[in-house]
Amino acid sequence: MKLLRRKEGPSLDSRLAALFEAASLAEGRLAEEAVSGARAVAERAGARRDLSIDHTVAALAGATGSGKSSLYNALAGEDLAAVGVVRPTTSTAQAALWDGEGSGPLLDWLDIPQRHSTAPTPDLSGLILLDLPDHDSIRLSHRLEVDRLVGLVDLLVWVVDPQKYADAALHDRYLRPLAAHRDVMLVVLNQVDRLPAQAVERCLADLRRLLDEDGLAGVPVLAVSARTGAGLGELRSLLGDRVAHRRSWSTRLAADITTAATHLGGAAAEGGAGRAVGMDRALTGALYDAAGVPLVVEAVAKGHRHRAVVATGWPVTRWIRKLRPDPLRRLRIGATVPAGTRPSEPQAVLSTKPQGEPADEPSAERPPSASGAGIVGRTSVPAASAVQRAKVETAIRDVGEAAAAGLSGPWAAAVRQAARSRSGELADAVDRAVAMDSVRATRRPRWWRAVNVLQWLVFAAMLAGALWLGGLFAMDYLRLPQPPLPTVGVVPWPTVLLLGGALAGVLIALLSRLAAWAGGRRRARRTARALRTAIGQVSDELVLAPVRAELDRYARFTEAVDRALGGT
Ligand SMILES: Nc1nc2c(ncn2[C@@H]2O[C@H](COP(=O)(O)OP(=O)(O)OP(=O)(O)O)[C@@H](O)[C@H]2O)c(=O)[nH]1
Ligand SMILES: [Mg+2]
Repeated sequence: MKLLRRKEGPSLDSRLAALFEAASLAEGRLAEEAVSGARAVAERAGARRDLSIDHTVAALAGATGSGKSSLYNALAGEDLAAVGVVRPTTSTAQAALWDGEGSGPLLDWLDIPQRHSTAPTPDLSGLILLDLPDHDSIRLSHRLEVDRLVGLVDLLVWVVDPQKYADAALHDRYLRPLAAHRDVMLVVLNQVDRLPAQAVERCLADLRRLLDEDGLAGVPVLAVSARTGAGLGELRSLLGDRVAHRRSWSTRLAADITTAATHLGGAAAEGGAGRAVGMDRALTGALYDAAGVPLVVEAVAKGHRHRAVVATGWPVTRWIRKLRPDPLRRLRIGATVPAGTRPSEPQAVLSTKPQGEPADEPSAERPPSASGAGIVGRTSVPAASAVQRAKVETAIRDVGEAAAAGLSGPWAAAVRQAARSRSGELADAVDRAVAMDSVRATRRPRWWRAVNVLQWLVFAAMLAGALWLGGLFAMDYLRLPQPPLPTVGVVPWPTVLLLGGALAGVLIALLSRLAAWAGGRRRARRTARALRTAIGQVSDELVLAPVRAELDRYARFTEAVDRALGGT
């Protein structure tokens, strides 16, 4: 017996564990009834597995008057159950035990207080036979008792009679839904003594056909008579076989797990699982526009030119440029954050994960901002327009829809909800990303300083020339003797300095402006790329990651369902 248990144990145990896992993964995603149903099956299976596996519980079930109690008495060899003419007769289940030692807890679990020990017969040793009330009873308590025990016993013996074997109540309510349990089922056509011999064959063939239609092909069908004892030997030996193998309990539990897992799996998917591929680009694009990135990129180019002119322009005129505002600073980019340093606060916010939670789980700690998908925050980039906000919302919805495709209603809703779950944080996060990643565009190139020094040298030369000429002019005015004047060719040095300095200053300013124009465009392109990447990361973290987490949960669920169904 221990050997059998070891053989059955692991696979049944792992299937049970998988069913539990599938049920908890489906929690809140699938209909409560499917989830709690699976849990109940798993709990019931766990309970049965821990009770006597040396006993096989077989129940005689069927319509009133089919002869359950008569068969029960015939098998037990004594009149244990009342057989009546008033219908229904049996109102509570009772048990006949063949070597019932150790079966107490099992019968307690089945909640059957009425137990009889039969005279021991080796062929049925270990059998616990239950006589059930009628399943089609006018009494609700009978039906409930039958349903309860049909859900618990190891082996089901359906007793039908020639009049009522085709009853819809039996086939629709019990046999068809129990198709997965065909290996723990027998069907007995009782009262065959009331039929002529050739009618028995016809009746059996018809019953067989109905069972096949119920999905119960292969279920043994026996013709018996509780009154004459015909066919009882065959029934005994069939029961004896099942009892001797002591496998019905695990076969029944396996069938229960299969049914529950199939039900759970069916409730979850209508087709293949969804995927959130290809939707991220549209979302990033929508966020890119809503965050005002094109505006920022333009300001990066203009700001660069502006600062280049202030730093390298002709000293005589550059102050005019200083009076105009820096286009980037007007957006408060690079104004609050010193160039070259990454602001620590936004970075912390972007990467903070609540402790103990996986990185991709939505955070419960951060309250969603009230701004929705609107772009407001620490920069002064104008807030997103209604159209831009709508585009972001549509893109988020598209991500959810694409990911939810193929999933059933409730789980699809969970995926769509996951896409939206952190959208309230998008506005701030995107704005921080913009503030952070465009700061680099405000760094001053080294050549500006060199050119600036050069500009001042040239300016000094021009000034020297001017002063020199001014001195000469004053001496001439005061009629003082002129000192000798050095010349370059025919042009006197002070003139060379004044004009050359002015010309060189203007020329350097123009060349720098040209370089700054090219540099500005380059920076704008680089900033656009960096911002697209940064916004992509934000949308990945706040929209795609929660969706992935939900899809991953779904994948783990289907994998658990597969394992519960017996796959590996
Ligand atoms: N001719 C004939 N009559 C039978 C046979 N089995 C049972 N009966 C009769 O059918 C009637 C009903 O039998 P029961 O054994 O009480 O039927 P039951 O299925 O237990 O009925 P409930 O307890 O009401 O659900 C009784 O009058 C039996 O004598 C049989 O094989 N042949
Ligand atoms: Mg009865």
